[in-house]
Amino acid sequence: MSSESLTFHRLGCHHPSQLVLPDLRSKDCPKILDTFKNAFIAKNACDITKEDYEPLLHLADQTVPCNKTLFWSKSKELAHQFTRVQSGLFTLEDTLLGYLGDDLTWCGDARSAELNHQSCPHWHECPSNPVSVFWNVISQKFAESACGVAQVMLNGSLSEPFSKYSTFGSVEVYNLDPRKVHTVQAWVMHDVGETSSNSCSSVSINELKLIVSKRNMTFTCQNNYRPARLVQCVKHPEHSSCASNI
Ligand code: DN4
Repeated sequence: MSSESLTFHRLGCHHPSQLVLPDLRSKDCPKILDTFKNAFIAKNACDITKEDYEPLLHLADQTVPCNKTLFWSKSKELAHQFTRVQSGLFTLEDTLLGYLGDDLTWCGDARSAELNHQSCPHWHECPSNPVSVFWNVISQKFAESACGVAQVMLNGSLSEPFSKYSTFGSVEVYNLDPRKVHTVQAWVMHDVGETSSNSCSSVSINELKLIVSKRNMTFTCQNNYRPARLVQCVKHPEHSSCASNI
């Protein structure tokens, strides 16, 4: 576990410029850290509830401008590389709470007031652990606050680019508010070098299309969305699929 990182590195009030406004300087960092810890410290690591994170959500509330939200599933690295260069788009991890928890594991213990530095339960073994509950609540909030067009980057190199069991497929897509979000736009990205396929017409993407349409939003889908493809091509400039004229 990287409890040390959770404790100090990310709450030093310094952060990369791509974080969505308002930035950390306008926030009370020690208070955010305390509130974060209070959600799970001195509690059983398999017994965390959404309510435990309510005070933190309240304190670190952030909204992303309309049309600027990027969801992703099984495409974390590319999504983050993309928002780093396309600074007008934000993933959850470009917001304060997502940034704080990104790549970290944390938990407490009912018999101690300290961070548990030994071991934390994996989410498959106990779903109500502090990390899973954290991602579920902040993913829900992130989706609820989206407006206009919501983008999602999916991994077309998998047989199921959309999974109803993923956080995107089980939490985020159901918490988009159709009164605010009129369109869900999927970008299905394939690995460079893979024989091209039209994933937008696959069974899996169709399943997503059905969910979105049933919820009264328009669904659009694009294979290998070119701006993101160009980011992939930075590592493979010589590949034939990257060699077309800019
Ligand atoms: P995914 O690519 O299947 O999963 C992304 C990461 O989240 C992986 O490391 C997963 O662990 C982990 N994860 C997924 N579900 C849970 C859970 N219930 N408890 C703890 N960890 C979990 O994509 P996804 O669709 O499940 O999640 C991505 C979407 O949800 C994005 O749009 C984000 O806004 C949000 N989200 C972000 C993160 C993150 O940055 C985590 C969860 C949700 P494993 O399956 O590899 O073990 O880490």
